[in-house]
Amino acid sequence: MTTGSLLAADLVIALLAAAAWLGGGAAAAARRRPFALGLAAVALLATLARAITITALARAGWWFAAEKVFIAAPLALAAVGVAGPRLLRAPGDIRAVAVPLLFAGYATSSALLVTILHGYPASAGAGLLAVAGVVAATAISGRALGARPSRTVSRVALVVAGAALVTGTGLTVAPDAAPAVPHDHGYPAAGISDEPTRRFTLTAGTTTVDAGGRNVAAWAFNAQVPGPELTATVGDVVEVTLRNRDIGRGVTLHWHGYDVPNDQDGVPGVTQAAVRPGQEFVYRFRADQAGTYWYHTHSASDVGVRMGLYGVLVVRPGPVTGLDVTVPVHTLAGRPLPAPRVEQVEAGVPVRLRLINTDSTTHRYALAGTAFRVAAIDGVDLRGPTSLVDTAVLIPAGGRYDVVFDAPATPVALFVDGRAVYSTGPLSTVTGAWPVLDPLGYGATAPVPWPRFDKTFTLVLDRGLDLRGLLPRYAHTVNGAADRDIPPQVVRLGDVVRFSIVNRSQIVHPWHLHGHHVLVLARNGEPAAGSPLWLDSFDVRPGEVWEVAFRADNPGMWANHCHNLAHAEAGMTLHLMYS
Ligand SMILES: [Cu+2]
Repeated sequence: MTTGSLLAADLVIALLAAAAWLGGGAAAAARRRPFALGLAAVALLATLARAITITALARAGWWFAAEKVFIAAPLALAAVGVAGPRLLRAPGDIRAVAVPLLFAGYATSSALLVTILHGYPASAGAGLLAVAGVVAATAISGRALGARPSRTVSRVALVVAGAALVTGTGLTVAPDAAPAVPHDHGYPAAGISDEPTRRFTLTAGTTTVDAGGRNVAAWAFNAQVPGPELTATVGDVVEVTLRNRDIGRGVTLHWHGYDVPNDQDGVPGVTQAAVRPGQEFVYRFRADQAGTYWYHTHSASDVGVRMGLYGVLVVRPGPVTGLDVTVPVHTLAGRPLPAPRVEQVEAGVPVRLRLINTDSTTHRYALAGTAFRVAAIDGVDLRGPTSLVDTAVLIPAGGRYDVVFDAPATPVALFVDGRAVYSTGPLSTVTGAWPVLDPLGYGATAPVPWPRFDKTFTLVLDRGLDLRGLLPRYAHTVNGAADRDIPPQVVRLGDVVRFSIVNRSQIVHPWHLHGHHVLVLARNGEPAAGSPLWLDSFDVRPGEVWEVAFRADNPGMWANHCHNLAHAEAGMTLHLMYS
């Protein structure tokens, strides 16, 4: 069983236990004896079963189990300890066990709420608030059901609830003083001259475009989705003038995966101010990294990219040989892009398909009709890629795979989630059952280039209630905090930085560090065993633990965030900062 399914199973069992205790209590209060006893038995079994799931999660990694061990387990023990013996005495009047059963229900529910609302890390504040809630709810239920506890029991309950509430609230809202991320400072222009310059102008505006035969409203660069394909050759200077015609939320250009100098990175409020309607901004950087990249707005990025403010950036090492095709996959207004394309290719011609996922979720790509190699991932060539056949690849949000093959005499087709997007002739194949390539075991290994690490960080991804802003929100969190409350990772120029990313939530988080490619060291404790993988976008699935490292060689303030852009905007964004 994977840690992801364990997390899900534990959640379901916890829900079942809480519901069964509460249901049993309600049935007992209503003098429905068989019903009450049946539900209590289910609750007891489910509560005991959690001993197994919590132990297994703790073994998979402390991050997955901390609050369950510290808060849920003691509350579950209290639940069983209070309700169990009273049930075993098999009372003549079933109503006499209503309050103990309800107590067990409140104990298990409040522990569940700690997991769902507070998440990681476990805190004494959350535990005390849970205890206060349990005691208060039990006292109210006792009164309502006419149970007459002794005066001492009532007083103790009152004191415990009050103390837990006050201490818990104090501990929960105490600020942990995250170092401030400077915003909106001056932005020096990059000084580059004398090189051959590739000049482009991108004008952002609202428009209507054709998406799969239907006209849909879009935000677009130069009135097309995707925007114009920007190409350069190593040695060029790329100069892009960005104009905003009428995008009220503002526009910037972020060069996804392309490690530009910090002031060209296009993150509003961090590296530049958003370009407002009527304004413009000029980006300049050297084309010194060959590979497949893309650009997109980073202002209101979730809606902006979804509506179409993106395009392809390809830097080639020299003149094109053979056929070189970009396939940016996107979902615009619910319609998949691009439209299927058929192209005649002579046998023997070398073909490179540059697969780009510009959506916020993973896509599955399958190339049928030929053997192929994955030549590069995220713009970086792989070492010793071997030939693959009838194998699918999963590309995370923001990720790119270059696949290469020599055109056979027979048709070849590329399917994305089962839909043909590119082909050299008619070919119908069912690719859904194909195995999926694991890039961590593909290609030829090489030793990790660093003998030691100067800094280590751990990012635990979760969900939690964020009460810091004006409106409470159910945020996507990193180490229990959301965006501006997440302390930045502070490094020095030249540091070799290692960080672990732990996903204890129920959804995939495609991780994306700006300005640097990270080398994958291990996943779930298993060292990477294929070609060195230098990634800028990688899926951290529920229950997974990724260990990656990079050299801090590009000074500035860099966004480090989930590239499911809705998650990024709902809290899952922090910064890498050079001291
Ligand atoms: Cu995410």
